[in-house]
Amino acid sequence: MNEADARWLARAAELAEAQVGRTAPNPAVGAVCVREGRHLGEGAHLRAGTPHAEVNCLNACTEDPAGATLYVSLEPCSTTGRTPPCCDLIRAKRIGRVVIGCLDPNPRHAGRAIPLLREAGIAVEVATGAVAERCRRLIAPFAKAVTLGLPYLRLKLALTLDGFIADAAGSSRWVTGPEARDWVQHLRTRVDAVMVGAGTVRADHPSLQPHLPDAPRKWRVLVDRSAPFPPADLDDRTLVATRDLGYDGHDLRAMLHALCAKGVNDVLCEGGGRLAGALLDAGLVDALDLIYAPKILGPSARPGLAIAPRPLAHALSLGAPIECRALGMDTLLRFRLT
Ligand code: AOF
Ligand code: ZN
Repeated sequence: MNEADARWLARAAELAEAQVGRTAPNPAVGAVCVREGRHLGEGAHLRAGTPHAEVNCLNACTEDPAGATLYVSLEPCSTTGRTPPCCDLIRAKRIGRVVIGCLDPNPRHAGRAIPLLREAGIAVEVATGAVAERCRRLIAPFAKAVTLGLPYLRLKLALTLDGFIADAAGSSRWVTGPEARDWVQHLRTRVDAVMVGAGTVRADHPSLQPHLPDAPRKWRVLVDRSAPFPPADLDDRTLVATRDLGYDGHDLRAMLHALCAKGVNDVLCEGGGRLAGALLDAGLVDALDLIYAPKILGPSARPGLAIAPRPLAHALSLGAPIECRALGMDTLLRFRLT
């Protein structure tokens, strides 16, 4: 794989990234078709049940793609699902070479495209290095869901500098400023479901739907333990954990398995502090986005990370942040736990 290959593959990854949050339970995938340095066409997978990235790409080609190189951010599928195998189309179109961003973790595929395409006389390469890592990151939620039956879980909290998400009376509007809240809106468009604990819903009545105009509608997951919700908080995209996910008030892992079975690969949990703590204690969190506001509330406010207390020697350690940046007056700190 040379530099030009890495660049075209990066374009395929970019096409996929634009679809993140829209393709569940499928992964976001992008593809680009190139011959002798000329871009013939490109495409992405837009929605589960519709054609895959390779199909959209090859159909968009401005000329016959025979002999061309197909760059695809994920291994082409080799079995029939809701749509026919992309490997068949790649052979039928007489593509000369396929460059794959990362192998498909779906056990039905898992590298099978490589011998299949090679047997048909097609050169196949699997990327390495930064662009390969980018392609793998892109499908991390799909990879976790398809291998473990659990959704990728991102925990996002807006905190005061002393780690509180609300004052002693429960008021949390607003801890962070408008830039941070806009950033959260964007984050919501990139996941399949937004989850909150029951206390937070009762206190805040958050809509949990992205307010962006062309964003797909998300599942809302309300994690209750017992008391029913006022119907005003419920709609056809709302799942109440005890009612719809068989949650028993204790086994969060089983609840997440049930959520994954509904086709949710990527979950954003926005609190409250006890749910956040319980998810961390259970080792169910994959990524942590903490937004710190330059405010201090003092003790007796509501902690955002209510894990079971630990001695310093056994503190929950997150490692170095993968990103640290200003959002207006606030500071975003991002951690990856898996
Ligand atoms: C690809 N290109 O764009 C996507 C792929 O039910 P289906 O037919 O849509 O197949 C879904 C599976 O295909 C999915 O689990 C994953 O393994 C693969 N997704 N593959 O070559 C694509 N979205
Ligand atoms: Zn396919």
